[in-house]
Amino acid sequence: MVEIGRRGLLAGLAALGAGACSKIADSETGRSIFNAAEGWHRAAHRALAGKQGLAPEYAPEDRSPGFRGNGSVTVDSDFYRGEMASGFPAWRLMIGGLVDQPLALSLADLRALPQRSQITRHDCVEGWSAIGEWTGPQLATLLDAAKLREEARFIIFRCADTLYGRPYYESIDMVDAFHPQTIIAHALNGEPLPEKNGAPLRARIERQLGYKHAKYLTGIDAVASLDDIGAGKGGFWEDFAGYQWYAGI
Ligand SMILES: Nc1nc2c(c(=O)[nH]1)N[C@H]1C(S)=C(S)[C@@H](COP(=O)(O)O)O[C@H]1N2
Ligand SMILES: [Mo]
Repeated sequence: MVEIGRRGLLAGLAALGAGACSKIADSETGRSIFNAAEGWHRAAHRALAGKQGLAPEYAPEDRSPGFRGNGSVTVDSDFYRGEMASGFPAWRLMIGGLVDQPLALSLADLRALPQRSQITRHDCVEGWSAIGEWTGPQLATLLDAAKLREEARFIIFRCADTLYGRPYYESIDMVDAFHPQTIIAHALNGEPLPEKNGAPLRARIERQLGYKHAKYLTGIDAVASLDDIGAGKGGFWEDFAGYQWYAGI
């Protein structure tokens, strides 16, 4: 499915449903083709649904009283301090790479899109967890608006901070990029993101460990390969300490 591209698959399914079927279903032969196609349609949907399994979501009363900050807890620049103090008026999330319509989105733009809120448990590889409610647009909405190209295979998250002198970054595949719980969060527990948790924007990749959830987001790039990004392993911790690129919980 990943090879032929999710969008190609869905476009194919739509064409099958919309055009041919209503006409050929009138004849006996037509009906059997139609039924076979319907079976294939259902099977394809089941395969996608398996990949789209949701991370557990929790009730409001389960939220942790405080959500700890880990790794970078600020960005060391005058621009960041000025933006943090004034509600991030000049912050832009740049969406580029293998897209036909690059975008530069303000916080107001992101808040105006359809929003998803989810109460999930964050698991850090260092052995702590916290439950919080995250709100923001789905990454899928942004990638559709930017007209993602068929040859894109990975999404890179660019961050404003550095850790041990290197820029923090992360990456995911298209299954996680289009997963319904993959959102670009601007709020935690109903408030704008705190500085320590990645203000003004961070990724939520709910089926993977904490280090995949890039904070202080400045850009999202669609790419065909991870080879030329950072040291080529797909993320800061993957490059720096050999952490797994797919950090499934
Ligand atoms: N930009 C950036 N994103 C980051 C990190 C970081 O140091 N810089 N640390 C990661 C790690 S290891 C974890 S556990 C979470 C911590 O998120 P929190 O600070 O909201 O608890 O952010 C992840 N995303
Ligand atoms: Mo972590």
